[in-house]
Amino acid sequence: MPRQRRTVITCAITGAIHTPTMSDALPLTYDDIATQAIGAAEAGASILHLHARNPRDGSPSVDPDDFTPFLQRIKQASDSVVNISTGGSLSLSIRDRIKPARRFEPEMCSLNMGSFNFAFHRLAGRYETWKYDWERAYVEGSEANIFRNTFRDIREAAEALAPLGIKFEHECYDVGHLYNLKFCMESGLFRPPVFIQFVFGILGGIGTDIDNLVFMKRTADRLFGDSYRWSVLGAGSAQMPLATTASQMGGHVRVGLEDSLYIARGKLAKSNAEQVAKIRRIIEDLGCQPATPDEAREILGLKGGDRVAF
Ligand code: KMH
Ligand code: ZN
Repeated sequence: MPRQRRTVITCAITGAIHTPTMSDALPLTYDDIATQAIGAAEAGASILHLHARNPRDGSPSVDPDDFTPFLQRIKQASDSVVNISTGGSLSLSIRDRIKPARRFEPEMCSLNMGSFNFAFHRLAGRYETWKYDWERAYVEGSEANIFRNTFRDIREAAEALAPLGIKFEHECYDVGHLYNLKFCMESGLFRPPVFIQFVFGILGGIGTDIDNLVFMKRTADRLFGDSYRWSVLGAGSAQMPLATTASQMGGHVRVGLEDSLYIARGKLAKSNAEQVAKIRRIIEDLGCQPATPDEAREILGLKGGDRVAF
């Protein structure tokens, strides 16, 4: 009997968009991040996309010392693939944002494929009081945010990280970012197959219509042929519908509280694991199987969990 198709589930545990006021489930401390990441892996995520936070107030951190405690715990408790963000906090330079990946040499890290208005200020209107002083200004301030990822930034990140054997999760928020990736591949920065995360629903990027998913996929097929693997991330309420559609189109999926705080319309998720369990159930019901970490390594051509520096 032919093997069922394997779907790689990535779980993005905490991110840098949501703030402590928005959900009690959002992991903030080292212990929260480790516990929820391990729970997500047990629920079926083969890749854990990780940001760090300042444990005192939950603000986003790119200090490698804020990664050490949870990376070690995750490694001891699971063999999932660790993917460290280089998006970090959105207003920092690429040099600061790549520091954690440089120090820990994970199997994967994110790489954002273009500059654009990365905005989430409309969330601010939902909250009257905030748990911490930094939150309101941070969320409202994103109205003026340019998420800077120039060609030089991308080249600097690639030149620093690719020699460490790190595979990139190329985050593409609009169709032009696919062309940026194509240009970078032609310049020799990335080896095929590249792994593209199509991102839908961030204000400043492409919207969550299914037509857009079909369009991004067709464009990627044209540009990259067999030289790419792909996954979908829908922000907010588009998370589960877009992941479901992508899995049926042959793609991989990303869920997690970084991208949506909800488990159903108007209902906050209790944990990252709850979202992973839901998409896993859907995928299995529709005839696919979640990939194990080793299957994800094979599908994406990763170096192996024994070749990291943590
Ligand atoms: N929160 C995602 C939309 C990164 O970590 O490099 C973007 C992201 C960026 O995951
Ligand atoms: Zn991220």
